[in-house]
This record gives sequence, C-alpha cells and structure tokens, in this order.
Amino acid sequence: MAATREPSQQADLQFLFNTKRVWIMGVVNVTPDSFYAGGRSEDPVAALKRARACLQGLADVLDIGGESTRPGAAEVSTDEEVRRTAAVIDAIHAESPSAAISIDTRKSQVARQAFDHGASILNDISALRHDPAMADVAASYRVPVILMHMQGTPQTMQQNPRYTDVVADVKAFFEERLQFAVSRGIPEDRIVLDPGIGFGKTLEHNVTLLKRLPELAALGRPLLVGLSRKSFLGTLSAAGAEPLPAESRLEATLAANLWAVRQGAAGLRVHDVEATRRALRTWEHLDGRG
Ligand code: HH2
Repeated sequence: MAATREPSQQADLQFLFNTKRVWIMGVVNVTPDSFYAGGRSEDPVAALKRARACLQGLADVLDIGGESTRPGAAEVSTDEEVRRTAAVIDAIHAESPSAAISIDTRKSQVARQAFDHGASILNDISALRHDPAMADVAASYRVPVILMHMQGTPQTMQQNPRYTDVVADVKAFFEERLQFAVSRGIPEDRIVLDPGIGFGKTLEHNVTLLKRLPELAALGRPLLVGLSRKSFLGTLSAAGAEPLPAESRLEATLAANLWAVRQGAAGLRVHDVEATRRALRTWEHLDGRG
C-alpha cells in the first residue's frame, strides 16, 4: 500500500504546532502488559472500543502502541508489534477517517506499516536512536515526529538515573536530536519534543523537569508531556508513606497536567481523555483561552 499522507493533508495536523490550544493525545495500548490496565487492550476489538471512547472524550490524537515501555518491560518482536497495531489502526481509520493517529514505536517497520494503514504521526520514545532506518521513514512519509528524551532503555532506565542538571541535559539532548532530524530530512517545523517523564528519571528529576518546562519550551518547539498515572504521582499524592497504585492516580494526573499546561505544555498524553478534557476546559475558561 502507498503512503497515505500527501503534503496537502498535513494541514489537518497543524493543531499540533498551535501552542495556543492545548491538544490531548489518548493512549490506546494494544498490549498485555502496559503499566495501567485502564489504557491497555489485549485484542483489536477491545482496542477499537477504547479508541472510540477516546474520540468521544474529544481526544485530538489517538496514540497506538504495541509494546509496553514501562521499566523492565521485555522487548516485543517487529512482527508481533505490527500484528498488534496495524489491524487496530486500519479499523480506526476505516471508522473515523479524520482521526489523527500516532504510532508509538521505536521500530521503522512498525512505523511504516502504521502509516500505510492510516497513522499520520510518529511517536518515537527513542527519538530516532533505536532504529537507524527510522529517520528516513519519517522523512519519506513527511509525518510530524515526536522526539522523546529517555536515559538508557526501558530495561535499564530506572536502575540509577543520573544527570549533571536534568533540565540542561534534556535540553542539550533535544538540540542534538533536532539537528540530527533536520540533517536527515525532517524539517524542524514538523517536530514536537517530549521530556520523557519517567524514562530514566527519579521522582526529583520528574518534578524538576515539570517545574522548569519553560526552559525546554524556549527551544521553540511544541512540548508534549506524558505523565499520566506514572508512579512518581503515586508518591506525590499519597497521604502516607505507601504510594498510591496506578488505579488511584487520576487526581494527581489532572493536577500535574494542568501544572504542565501552565508551564507551557502544548499537548498532554493521557489515559483519561474525558476527565482531562473537562479539567482543561475549566482551566481554559479561567485562563481566558476558553
Ligand atoms: N509514555 C509511555 C509510552 N509512550 N510516549 C511519549 N511521547 N511520551 C510519554 O511520556 C510516553 C510515551 C508510557 O506510558 P504507557 O503507554 O501508558 O505505558 P506502557 O509503556 O507500559 O505501555
């Protein structure tokens, strides 16, 4: 199948780069092992149902993932990742052709299959480092690309994350990755940056990044923040010493996401689209954007 995206169709995705209106990316994981059960579906039928719910909750983007990248997760083969994601993307695209779909993958063959089935955004948590062919695929399909910061790999990243200054280090990483992407034919104005909350970061690193987001926004690219139900929120929001489990982290997620918006986040990657939309709508009215 030929590439589905023509340059003329990319205008549909301009909202990604309009930093005046915050966009919401709904998580649709087609995996048996993602860290939050509410975001994962084990088969294409359940995933399609979840995608519908995200669209009903007014998600701007559906982020389809076929591999959990939680700390310590095992890598999934290319064939298995394609098997999990392509059919779901096909089904969503057939039912809702105007839905913006991103593919959450580090593998170029998974991305290529996804674009051929109707995805139109690349979300690469390795920021084009995992698969040497990824940059060329993203350039040739002319899709917007989300470059996320991660220290280490999902297998090792939480063992002992260290930075000189987490914000300065992430910023330097973004500068290097932007240069690399541009050198490989991906225009800078098609790139979104993501600090990678929870990816090779301690609680303090996550908090520092969220507090100092404006320093990352100063690079001039839209920022996506994906903190939904991540474990540091279970610690921050717990009344006692026992961290709250993923099922009990919605309120913390909403609070932290609104904080991120105030600090300049352009997009929010979330499991709870409707709740986030309601919180954001309220925020936007108060902020004069509604
Ligand atoms: N977080 C996860 C996965 N993909 N992509 C971006 N750009 N930013 C993120 O913060 C991000 C991401 C992890 O969350 P989830 O998909 O819910 O879990 P799992 O990796 O266990 O499937």
